[in-house]
Amino acid sequence: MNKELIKILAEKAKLDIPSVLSWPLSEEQEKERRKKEEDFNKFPPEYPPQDLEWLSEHRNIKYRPDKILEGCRSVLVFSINYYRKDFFYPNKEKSGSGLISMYAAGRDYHKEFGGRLKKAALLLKEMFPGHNFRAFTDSGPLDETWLAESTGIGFKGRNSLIITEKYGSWVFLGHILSTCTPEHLGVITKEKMSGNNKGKCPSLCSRCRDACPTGAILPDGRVNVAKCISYLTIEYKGIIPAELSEKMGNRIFGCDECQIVCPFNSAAKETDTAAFKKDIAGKYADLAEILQIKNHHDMVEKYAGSPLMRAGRNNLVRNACIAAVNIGRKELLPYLEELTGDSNYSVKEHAKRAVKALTS
Ligand code: B12
Ligand code: SF4
Ligand code: SF4
Repeated sequence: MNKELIKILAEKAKLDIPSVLSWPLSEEQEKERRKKEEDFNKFPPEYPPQDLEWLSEHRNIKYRPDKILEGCRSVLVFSINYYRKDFFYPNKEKSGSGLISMYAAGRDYHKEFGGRLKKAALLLKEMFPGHNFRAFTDSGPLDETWLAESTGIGFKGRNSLIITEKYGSWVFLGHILSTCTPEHLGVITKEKMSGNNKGKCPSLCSRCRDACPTGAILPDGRVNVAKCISYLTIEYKGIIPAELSEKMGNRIFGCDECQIVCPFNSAAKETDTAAFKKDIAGKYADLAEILQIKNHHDMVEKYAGSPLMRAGRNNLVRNACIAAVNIGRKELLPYLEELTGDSNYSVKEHAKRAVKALTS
């Protein structure tokens, strides 16, 4: 490996050694890529669900790094551990609280990890002038789980997440597209590496499927996104059907159930990223406080720099209305009653539903 590059990435951008994909792909990798692309491009009528329509814009580019960066010759793929040992739920229904998923307790990874990746891209540009580099985490069209599988970072579990040998699935994924070949960068690609993680889910394991509160994980391992609490609490802006909202418990942002139960996560190691450990939203959010958030300005005051900004005020308040019902918090009725006149339709309807449920 290019020792100078590894040192610069570690010291200046705080990134681990990347796994690297060479582009164009080997024959075997190309076969796998085509299969993924075909599956993704099929798009049954119910997919993608409302508010994830942008996924269909990624048709034909999701598995094509060269369509994202002209002249792409390699992809550097990174992962970063976000596991927090303090993040178990001794009392899931802790009085007055809404649950925040682990990835969202501290600083937004798009900012923390994304910032490191952008810095690395700039450093690479200095080292390899005349070449181009583009950094992404989550924000780009490429399927990062495919990049991670292809470069040996981990395998894709039945919960549809990448499971690594060292950190289980509690990792974020990111990548840098480059016009340099791996040889020019002086890095080693998967095919030349040994000791890659060749794991897979035990054939009889169905822990994630059994634990999923809404039954979103199908027997074949696909996730029915429209039923996933992560989608419902963060992305979906509409009215959540009662049969799903009843199963959300007091989760108000994201969901970790299919990871908590996974046997590959039992030996997860604490993250060394201070920004992920320092709470902004924390693991429990006070429902009364959330129900009193009036607008975007209040959100910024309370949650600037946190992933909760993605859900925005309306989704978060709507989710708090649902949690209030699911854990029977009658003392929140005054806030809920006020919200029955809210200008946002989803908030208003869920507040009405909550008042009805808690008073009947
Ligand atoms: C969109 C998205 C979501 C969506 C959809 C997820 C999904 N499975 O497709 C929602 C909002 C639900 C989501 C949730 C989460 N996400 Co997300 N998400 C993404 C994103 C931006 C794109 C993923 C994507 O392209 N999916 C579409 C295709 C490629 O996924 P697929 O699994 O191959 O295909 C599924 C669907 O297409 C579905 N399907 C297709 N057609 C049909 C038809 C029917 C009828 C049905 C039922 C299903 C179905 O079945 C396939 C298998 O599940 C990636 C970042 C990236 N750019 O890759 C992060 C990413 C995958 N998410 C991530 C995380 C951390 C999460 C959460 C854990 C957050 C949380 N705690 O709440 C949850 C986990 C939920 C889960 N079990 O999948 C990480 C995963 C890291 C890892 N270790 O793998 C990523 C990589 C972000 C990052 N940079 O770190 N996410
Ligand atoms: S994140 Fe939650 S709702 Fe979504 S698939 Fe996993 S367990 Fe099910
Ligand atoms: S819980 Fe079992 S089936 Fe699900 S991802 Fe983990 S090992 Fe695979």
